[in-house]
Parts: sequence; C-alpha cells; structure tokens
Amino acid sequence: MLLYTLALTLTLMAVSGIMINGTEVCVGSPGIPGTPGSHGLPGRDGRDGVKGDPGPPGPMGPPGGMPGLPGRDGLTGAPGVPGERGDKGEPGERGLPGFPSYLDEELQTTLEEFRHQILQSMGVLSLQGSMLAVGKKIFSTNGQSFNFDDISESCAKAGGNIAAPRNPEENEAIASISRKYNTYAYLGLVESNTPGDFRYLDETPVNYTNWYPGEPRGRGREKCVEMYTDGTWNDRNCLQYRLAICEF
Ligand code: MAN
Ligand code: CA
Repeated sequence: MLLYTLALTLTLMAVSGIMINGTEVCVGSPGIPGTPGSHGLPGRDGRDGVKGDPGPPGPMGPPGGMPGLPGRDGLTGAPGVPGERGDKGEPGERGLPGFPSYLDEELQTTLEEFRHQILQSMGVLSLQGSMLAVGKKIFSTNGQSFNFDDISESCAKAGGNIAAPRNPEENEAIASISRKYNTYAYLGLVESNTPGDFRYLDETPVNYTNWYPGEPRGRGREKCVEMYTDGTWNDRNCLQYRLAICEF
C-alpha cells in the first residue's frame, strides 16, 4: 500500500510537473525499482528472558553423608492394660421416696412366692428331722460329735451358733435331738472367771438353767456345759466329743 501510494504520487508529478523556486519544471517518468539488497549482518543478542519454572527433582544421590535430623513422632500406640480398681466412692444422696410397698403388685407377688417356697422347704426339712423349729429359733445337727471349740466353729461356719436353751421349750427341743442320736450335747454356755457363774457366749448371764441335781460342782475346773439325754445339765471339761447341735 505504501509503495502504491508512492508510485501514484510520482505518476501525478510526472504528468503535472512541480514548482521549484517559482518555476514549473517538467519531470520524467521514474525508472524500474532495483533488485532488493542482500541480508544485513545478524543483530546483537536480545536481553535475558524471565526466569523459568523450577525443573523436576533430580534422582537420589549416592549413599553417604551425615545422618539426617530425627523424623517426626510416630502414630499413637495401642491402649495400655486397665489400671487397678479404685477405692469405693462415697454413697450418693438419698433418692426420692418411692410409693408404698403394699401398692407394688410385683413386689407383693414376689414376697408371696418367697413365703410359699420357704414354707415348703421348712416342711420338707422338718419331715426329714433335719430341723426343729421352736418359736423363732431353729435347731439342727449334722449328727456328728466334736469338742466344744469345733462345734462352735462349725455352727458359726453354717451361719448359726452352738445351741443355747433360753426356756423349757427350747431345752426340750435340744434334749429330743440328743435322745435321737443317743449322745450328750454341749450347750452354748461357758463358766466365767467366777466359779459357778455360767454365761451365754455373748457373756450375758443365763436367765434359765436346768442343772442335774448337785451340779454344777466343778468349782471353776469344768468350764463347759453338757446336756444329758433327759435334758438336765452338767458342767464338764470342754474336750469331750459331744453332739454338734446348732441354733439359727
Ligand atoms: C464326772 C463328771 C463331772 C460330774 C460328775 C458327777 O466326774 O461328769 O462333771 O459332775 O461326774 O458325779
Ligand atoms: Ca460337773
């Protein structure tokens, strides 16, 4: 386009002429453009470009060199074994009052069942002769004979005490067991340090006795009490073998 414009201008000048120093001069037509010149010398290097992105990591180097810094902490380990049981805590505050037990139908049914089952069991044990109920007390024996200490121990192990009659009815119940095994029984009585002063094992004084005539005559040398099969009592040393009768 530039070349075309230039050629048009020169053509117009050729046909119309130009003014030089106030005189119109006629000009001839231009010649044919010459051939392009050869390439110039290479230009100087341009300025440095912008910095490129970092390259990918290189391959791992050979072994050797100083050990690295310690790594970070590992994962949490498995839980340890449970610790020992702690002390029992203080009791909590008392709860709100419940409704009266006589209105608790389920409780009443359960109590009635208990009562029934206990009466059945007592019936069976009584029939077998392995228990004798007198008032609120129950007497029982395993039929074996031991010294006083061993009888006391076996009765305690069973949750009871060596039999100690506190009235004629209890005395007769023990005597009947003694007769059944045809064996004298030790009673739950011991002589205190005062000769002739016999007490229950809780050290309260006796409120009922049934001594055989002339007894006690051990005068402090017979500290236990045996029951004859007729139900009378004799003070006696504690190392005889006597029927183990317990009360519950
Ligand atoms: C034996 C023992 C005594 C008892 C007298 C009764 O010596 O059993 O405890 O008092 O007989 O004669
Ligand atoms: Ca005696």
